[in-house]
Amino acid sequence: MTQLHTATHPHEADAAALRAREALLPEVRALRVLGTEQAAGADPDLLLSFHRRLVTGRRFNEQVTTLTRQGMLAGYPSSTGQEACQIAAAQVLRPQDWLFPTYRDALAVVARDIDPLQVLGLMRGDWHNGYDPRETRTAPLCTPLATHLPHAAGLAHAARLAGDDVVALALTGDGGTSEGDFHEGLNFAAVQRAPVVFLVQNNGYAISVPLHKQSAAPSLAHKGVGYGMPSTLVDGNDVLAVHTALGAAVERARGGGGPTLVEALTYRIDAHTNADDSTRYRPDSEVERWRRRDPVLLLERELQERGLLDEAVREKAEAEADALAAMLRRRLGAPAGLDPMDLFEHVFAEPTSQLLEQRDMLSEELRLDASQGPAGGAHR
Ligand SMILES: Cc1ncc(C[n+]2csc(CCOP(=O)(O)OP(=O)(O)O)c2C)c(N)n1
Repeated sequence: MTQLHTATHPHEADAAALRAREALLPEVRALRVLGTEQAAGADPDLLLSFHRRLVTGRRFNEQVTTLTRQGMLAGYPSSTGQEACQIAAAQVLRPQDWLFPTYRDALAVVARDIDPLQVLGLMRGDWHNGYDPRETRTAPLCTPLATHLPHAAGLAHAARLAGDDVVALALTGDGGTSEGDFHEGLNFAAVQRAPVVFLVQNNGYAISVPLHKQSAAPSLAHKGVGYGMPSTLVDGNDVLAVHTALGAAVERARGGGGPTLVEALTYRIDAHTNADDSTRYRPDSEVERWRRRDPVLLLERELQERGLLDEAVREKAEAEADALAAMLRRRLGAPAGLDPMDLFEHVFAEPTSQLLEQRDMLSEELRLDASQGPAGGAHR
């Protein structure tokens, strides 16, 4: 007799499989720790170090944005409003672990103690990545959306095969989750149980496209279920919540438990980049609403309640931020010493005719600029 018409598929009768399926569903509410009883158990030194890092991180974004407006960088995608994700991401990794950032994550890389000038090298117009990825265990800031996710999964899988104690943490935006590479990276990681953590910073917009036009999923964390990967939904402005969720995911990966998807609900207060006008697609009232849930504010409230925030703490954080800003002004204000023509080197082994044409155009512009002296450029 054929088994084709049995009422239940053999796997459905398996209670363990049913439980595993249920366990994959993310919590409906985003994890919050600040302002809850769970926060009371947090180490005061950890909270104070988060505070210093958030305040200096905020200043980093502000100072680099200003210097970009002054022409010192080609462009800067600020992470103001998202500093809690950036700081927590840098903090959960050990030196041997790898970080795979996007263009929005310069601050996470700087928080890994990599020289800011090297981190901003690409955005200054240098043809190559400023820092050494192998030495720093940090992949280049990735501009194509999600192409670094399969890289992160592959690196983590390879490290495990080699027996190395390495976890990879890959960052992406909400827009990045619509890319094919997101699927390939997560699918591969889950099947191979690779020690990798995917952090989606859901800041509501992919440039001007709001999330509801980007995805019909109940949450981006739900996307992990389809890959067989546990997922966590977390308040991305609550630095302790992001740290808790990422810490658990990293430890799980390190212990052989495989990958995790973490969705952090956050908001970018600044425009997509300094070249974008966000008033064309989002109301000021929305920005104001999120300012009231500012990551620095949420942490300061907690510190205040625990009697940990006094003038000395504020002054110390401000002094550190001032020193960082002064260093950025001094070093980014100095000539970069870059040859714009280098941009055409190392693109293809044999340059295409279009590339040669563009190279000649730029060369001619530079020649005209030089011939017109310091006030040149009027031909534009
Ligand atoms: C493969 C690819 N397609 C399109 C783009 C153009 N692009 C640059 S940023 C962006 C939106 C990204 O939004 P999101 O992933 O949410 O990140 P956010 O900038 O908000 O941090 C797009 C479509 C790109 N960089 N790469």
